[in-house]
Amino acid sequence: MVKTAFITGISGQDGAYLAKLLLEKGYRIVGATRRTASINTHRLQYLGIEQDIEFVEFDLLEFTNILRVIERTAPDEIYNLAAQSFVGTSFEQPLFTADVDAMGVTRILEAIRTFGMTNCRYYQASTSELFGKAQAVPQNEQTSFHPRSPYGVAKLYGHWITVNYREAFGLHSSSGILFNHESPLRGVEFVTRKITLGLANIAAGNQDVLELGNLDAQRDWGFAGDYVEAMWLMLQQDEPGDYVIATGKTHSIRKFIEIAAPLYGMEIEWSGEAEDAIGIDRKTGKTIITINQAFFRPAEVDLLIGDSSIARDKLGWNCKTNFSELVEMMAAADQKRVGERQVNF
Ligand code: NAP
Ligand code: G4F
Repeated sequence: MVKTAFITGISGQDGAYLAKLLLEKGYRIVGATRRTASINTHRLQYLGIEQDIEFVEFDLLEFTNILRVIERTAPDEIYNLAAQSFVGTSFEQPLFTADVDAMGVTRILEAIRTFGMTNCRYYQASTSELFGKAQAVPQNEQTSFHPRSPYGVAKLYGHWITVNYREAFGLHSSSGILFNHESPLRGVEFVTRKITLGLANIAAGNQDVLELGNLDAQRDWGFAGDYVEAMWLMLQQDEPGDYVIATGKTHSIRKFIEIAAPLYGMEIEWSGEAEDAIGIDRKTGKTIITINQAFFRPAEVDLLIGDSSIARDKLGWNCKTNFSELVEMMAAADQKRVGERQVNF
């Protein structure tokens, strides 16, 4: 029997990698996209899978639409990856973020409950942002939460409502507490892609300087292609649960730049501190990194580092791609795009 997976946020980074994985496993994929002036499928095109997906019009803000789509699709598995996923924006749009990232989760769970779809398994995209002002290092499933942004707070609601529907109504609803994961398909506003694309443009002479915010924040960065496998594994377990997915290693934004720069023939030398910091390319003597206060956040998450022991033991999940491989993969993809003058990314 062919299984049907319903993926919200299929036009995003994780949606694209998850769809590819599930297609390889023989699933029928129904992909939910928002109605906009032009549907954004460039990531699915990049992976060569756009034609294998059945698209449905879907918005997490519209309950009646969710009800109709879920009833019609009758999925075996639902992966709720859709979100207002940019932490910085959540400080500017806290109510919208809460509606999508918190209430949106309840709308899907209510649809599953309303139709009595007790065999349908649900995955919620939770996040290391729940840990925020980290109460322990490294963070695992037992670490208490202290979110530091409206995004983190909204996702905390999404996480607990997923747990609550499991406990109250017996749904097979699982929550993946995923640490940052990146790829050549990462949105260009997130810091890793901003760096790999920015350096590629500087190297090609299209741009002089890359403006960034806090260089000293540290993140546990993995490869999105590895992380979507953990999502699938969670829904294959007899019992639902919550799992931390991470590499267990952390690096600062500064370190990411230092590792990326030589891949573009640059060598970074830092001068100045905090908002006065600049990064100079030793080879040309030019300033290529400067700080812009606009990219700082009102409250920051300084240090994220995850402990995935439970996922390793219970799911058999392992992180295959290391940090240098990830940076190399992203740098190579952006050099190619800039060289070919691609506009979609
Ligand atoms: P992403 O690239 O930003 O994709 C977000 C997706 O959500 C897009 O497809 C977007 O559609 C869709 N979306 C936004 N608002 C929607 C709405 N109101 N109704 C329906 N769809 C909507 O995010 P990602 O990096 O793939 O992350 C996937 C999920 O994992 C998100 O929930 C994110 O918060 C969470 N997460 C990500 C990470 C990470 O490091 N990547 C870590 C932990 C958790 P459009 O194309 O129309 O904008
Ligand atoms: O790349 P970021 O925007 O990712 P952030 O805030 O960690 O959020 C991502 O990961 C979360 C998992 O922990 C997801 F839940 C969430 O959906 C998203 O995918 O920023 C990373 C760090 C921050 O500390 C930020 O202050 O980089 C710092 N940073 C420094 N300069 C910058 C910049 N971030 C961005 N976006 N742009 C900058 O210029």
